[in-house]
Amino acid sequence: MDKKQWDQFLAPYKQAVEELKVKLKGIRKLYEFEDDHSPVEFVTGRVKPVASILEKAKRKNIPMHEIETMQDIAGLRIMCQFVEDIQVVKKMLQSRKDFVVVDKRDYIAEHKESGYRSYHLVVLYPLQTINGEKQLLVEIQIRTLAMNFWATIEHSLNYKYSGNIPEKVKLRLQRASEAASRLDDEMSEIRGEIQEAQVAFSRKKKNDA
Ligand code: 0O2
Ligand code: 0O2
Repeated sequence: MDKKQWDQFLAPYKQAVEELKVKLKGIRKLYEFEDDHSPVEFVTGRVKPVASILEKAKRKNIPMHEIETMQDIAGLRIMCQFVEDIQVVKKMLQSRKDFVVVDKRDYIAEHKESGYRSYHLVVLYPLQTINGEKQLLVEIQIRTLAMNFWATIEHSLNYKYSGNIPEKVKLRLQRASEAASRLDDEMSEIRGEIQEAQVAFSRKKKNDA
């Protein structure tokens, strides 16, 4: 595919990411309006760069004419404060009427060898285009702030070492992942206190405004 063909192919994915960002960020606003703790802290989204699509297609033996079977060309990421929020978000996404969950990967129950933890949902999103409806696969990653901190750092190290992180650093990362998991557990223990404080703070901010 040349540049123009890639742009054409990726355009619906860009549209889907933009639409889903608005929808998922909207969840936070609705909770704020109700003066309730939002299970969504923040949302990011991206379309996979062409070079990464090609690299993954090669690694997974996906032929170009089946490239739309790749599940994370469009990717959304939902960050939560607490592990318990992930369950709430997961249930909410599963009961939505604007897409269908078609796959799940639970790297929290069982983390990856690297130490990676997150909950992944793959959804089929019906995008309305000028040529009618187009069903697109979208990956939604749900993780806590601690899981996100770890994944961001590990991702940069992977880039630095072109995927070959030295054993010593790998071991440190596995230990850091365990520490992040303990941080999540500790925060869960005082979740009630934290949420009460946050709701009171946001109510005060609203009243002062
Ligand atoms: P706000 O006002 O900060 O909530 P775009 O550039 O238009 O494609 P976007 O959403 O700006 O899209 O960028 P992206 O990369 O998808 O998402 C980044 C969003 O995550 C930004 O929000 C950041 O502020 C937010 N973000 C990053 N880290 C944190 C964090 O630790 N806590 C919180 N609460 N938000 C964070 P926006 O959209 O600019 O809106
Ligand atoms: P990006 O956009 O740079 O994040 P595979 O691609 O084979 O690893 P699979 O089975 O196709 O995985 O899908 P999976 O495991 O559900 O999702 C892959 C994505 O999960 C990766 O996307 C990362 O975002 C994240 N991820 C998985 N494992 C790790 C890990 O060990 N460390 C970090 N930091 N992130 C991980 P990409 O392709 O890296 O793209």
